[in-house]
Amino acid sequence: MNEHRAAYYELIARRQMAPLWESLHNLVPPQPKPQAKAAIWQYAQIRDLVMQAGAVISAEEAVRRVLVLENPGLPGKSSITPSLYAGLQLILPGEIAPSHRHTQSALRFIIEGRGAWTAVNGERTTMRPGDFIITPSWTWHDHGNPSAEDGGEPVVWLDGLDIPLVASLDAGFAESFPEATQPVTRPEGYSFARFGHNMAPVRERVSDPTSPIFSYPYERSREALDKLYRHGDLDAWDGVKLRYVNPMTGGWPMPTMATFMQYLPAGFQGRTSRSTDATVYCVVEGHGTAHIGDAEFSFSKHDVFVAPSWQPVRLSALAESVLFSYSDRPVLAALNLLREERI
Ligand code: 1HN
Repeated sequence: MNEHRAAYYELIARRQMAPLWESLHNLVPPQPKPQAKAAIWQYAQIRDLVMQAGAVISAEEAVRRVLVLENPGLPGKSSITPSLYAGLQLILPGEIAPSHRHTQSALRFIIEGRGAWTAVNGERTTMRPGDFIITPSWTWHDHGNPSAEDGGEPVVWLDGLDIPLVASLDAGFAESFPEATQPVTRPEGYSFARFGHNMAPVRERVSDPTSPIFSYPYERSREALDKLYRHGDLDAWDGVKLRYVNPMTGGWPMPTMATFMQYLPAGFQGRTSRSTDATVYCVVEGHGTAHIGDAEFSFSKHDVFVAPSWQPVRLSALAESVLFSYSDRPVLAALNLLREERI
């Protein structure tokens, strides 16, 4: 850079100004240039480390005992994509993760272990592998696990939150509940009885952008995918792919995160697609290969992998596979920024 310019840049910097012409091409790229990278966390390589966290700190002291899955392209940002957070949470038999609430929305996708429960708005639900559970913005939530004698096992789940999005908007609020657990005011299954059977309470009005169902059991999703596959509903890009819905609106379960489950038959070789929503995948069953941009990952049961915005994605399955995924699609769609291409 010539001296005259450099001196000028220093002068304007002192007045909190900067020359747009130096950064214009980066600010308005011809197409998305994600800083986030395609990445995979292979469960077989990290499971031990997740379990070791149980000896490093108690759930009580940690408040949430979670290993954050940090995108290698976004170091230090506690983010798996620019808008989304992912982490693996461990709760041991006899532990409680104390009640709190925050404006960030959360989802849980149960990976392994039985017995633990989570409570949302006065109702507890048992967590089972493959279940998708939501903790909507500003709802009290606590998690617990019965003692080993009462059938509690170490339970691990994937947490998905919109933390980076909320941070970028400076809209984060949080508070603790005065006690470790919130009072249970409704029996398990109450919300599902009201909204989970293609029926709804007759005088219920839609006032909330958030689903009144907070647990979506794996059994039901798996059965649906199986039936559709056997009927021949196989898409060349997605296999058999369903999205989770808010039964009151038909929209997404929460305003900031979309969630999906898809089935890929053994031998499936998907075609390539890309979209501006960045997606986090969690393998529920099976194994196969994910091509994301220039990266090629072998995925197996319980692995987590991420596809950044606009990177071409191609999925193949060596064995019958099921993938759960979540993305920031509702945000992009609401802002008219969702673009998709099937290649
Ligand atoms: C949170 O509340 C949970 O409730 C998990 O289990 C992970 C990460 C950041 C902020 C809040 C939970 C979280 C979190």
